[in-house]
Amino acid sequence: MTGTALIVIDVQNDFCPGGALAVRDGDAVVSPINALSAQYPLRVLTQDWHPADHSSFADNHAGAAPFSTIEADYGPQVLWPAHCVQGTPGAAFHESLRTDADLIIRKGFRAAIDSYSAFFENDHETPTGLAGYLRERGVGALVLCGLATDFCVRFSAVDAAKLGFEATVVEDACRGIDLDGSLAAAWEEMREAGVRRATVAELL
Ligand code: VGL
Ligand code: ZN
Repeated sequence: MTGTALIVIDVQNDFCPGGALAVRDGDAVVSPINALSAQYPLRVLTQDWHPADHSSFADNHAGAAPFSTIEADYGPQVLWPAHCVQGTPGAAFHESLRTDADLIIRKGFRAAIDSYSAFFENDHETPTGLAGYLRERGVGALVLCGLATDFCVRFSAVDAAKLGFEATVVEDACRGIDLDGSLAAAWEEMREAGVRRATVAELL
């Protein structure tokens, strides 16, 4: 499968049961992702990697409730419980995740801006460099999985399609947060962007 890369989004302790921003059944993605991992010669992991004073944390906005939305200078921003703080156990990959990747890309490390997508920060214009890396490695197609379906997987998949990659999201190797209908909206937006949807069984 030369030319295809597996992109594993944010399979970190804080997004798994018991974590600070736990996604229901988040750890259920680990086994299917490990199984998929063997199929792809090029693997990229992303890691949400925030400083403690990150502007996406509700605690850093006086009186703000977690899961409320504010208008940041770059657009709407959900305020989250503090999560994936650099160097903490919550920011570490799930202990059973295969981490023998070609590239681990960290995102969300600037206090003033969040980064859901593996390709751009939430201003939708500051690149992470991943597109250039993949193109230089001869990759034209991406298979995306991980956490959370409706935030970081969604933004990454939509950006991938916009950037001209053939993007496929593996529905049963993802789990969503589902905030006010965000999961259904995510699948709809991905479909409109031309993102394909597959199951693990179809890809193994
Ligand atoms: C994510 C919310 C905040 C994700 C990251 O990985 O989907 N969601 N930070
Ligand atoms: Zn985050």
